[in-house]
Amino acid sequence: MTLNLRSRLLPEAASDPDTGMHVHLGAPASADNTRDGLLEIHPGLEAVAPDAYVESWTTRGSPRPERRGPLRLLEYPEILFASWEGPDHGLRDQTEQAYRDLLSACHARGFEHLARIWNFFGDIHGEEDGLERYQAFCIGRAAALEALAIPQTGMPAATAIGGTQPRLVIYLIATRTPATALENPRQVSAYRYPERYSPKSPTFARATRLDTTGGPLILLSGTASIVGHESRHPDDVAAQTRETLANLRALHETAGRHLPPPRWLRVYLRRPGDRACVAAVLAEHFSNAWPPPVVQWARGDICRRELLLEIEGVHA
Ligand code: 3EB
Repeated sequence: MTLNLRSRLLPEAASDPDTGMHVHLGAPASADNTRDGLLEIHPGLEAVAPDAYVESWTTRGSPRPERRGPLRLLEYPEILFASWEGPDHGLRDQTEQAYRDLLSACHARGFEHLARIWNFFGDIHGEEDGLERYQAFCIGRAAALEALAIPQTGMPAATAIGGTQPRLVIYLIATRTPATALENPRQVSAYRYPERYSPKSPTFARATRLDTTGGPLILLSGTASIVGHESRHPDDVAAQTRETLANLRALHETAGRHLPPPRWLRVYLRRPGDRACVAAVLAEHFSNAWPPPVVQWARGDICRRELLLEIEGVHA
């Protein structure tokens, strides 16, 4: 089936957000961010330089908004947008609860397939019950997915990033028919990572592909300088950027060279001061691309301490 779904990074000033799901990455959480026909998400990351963009997802039809405690839903004929926001202490259990709430809400409405999911929480390298908090997050997520018997081949594209606010913010895009999950030939699938990264492996696809009325969309998971399952170039942000771009190129080639190039990218930087260096590598890499992808920058902690950046985005 061909879906109606559109993804853009809109200039903040020009955005006309009266429908769909809009993500204000760097903006503070507002008291009431629910409006009819609009699901607004505030992950609460710090913007690097002015956060000039709003991430916008729109689809056709009239929306049905719903709010139940930490869960917010915006249901359209072909797409369900959903979010969950709550405290992030007891992260393992909070994550399991969030995924159970989100997945059961999706299933109950006939949206059995997740195409894309984003996860943000504080203090990603902190400790909880003798585990690094990213691992506690992975265990909680795996517990919910196992309980609901979600197969590994049906995993969404994903992002998991640490911020400075003590909140768990998850948002997702669900569909009635499955997206095509894509893996990267340069990387071991995350769900097959060796145990030393986490007692329960992360569960996500490297990308998903959706066929839409506007053409194919590739939804890129957060991608870093990992080859096989190992981090590369621990102290060299330029080399990490080049390795990450090589991963993204390999993913594009696997998906199909004829598919569209990246329309927008988001770069999460551990150290905001690396922006100029990373931007120079990106400019070089995309020097022949026209139009070049729109790029948004955010400060964020990547789940492995040695990783200095992660890049996600959408081909359209
Ligand atoms: C990696 O490739 C980097 O746990 O959902 C990227 C995207 C990463 C998603 C997740 C983790 C996740 O393993 C980390």
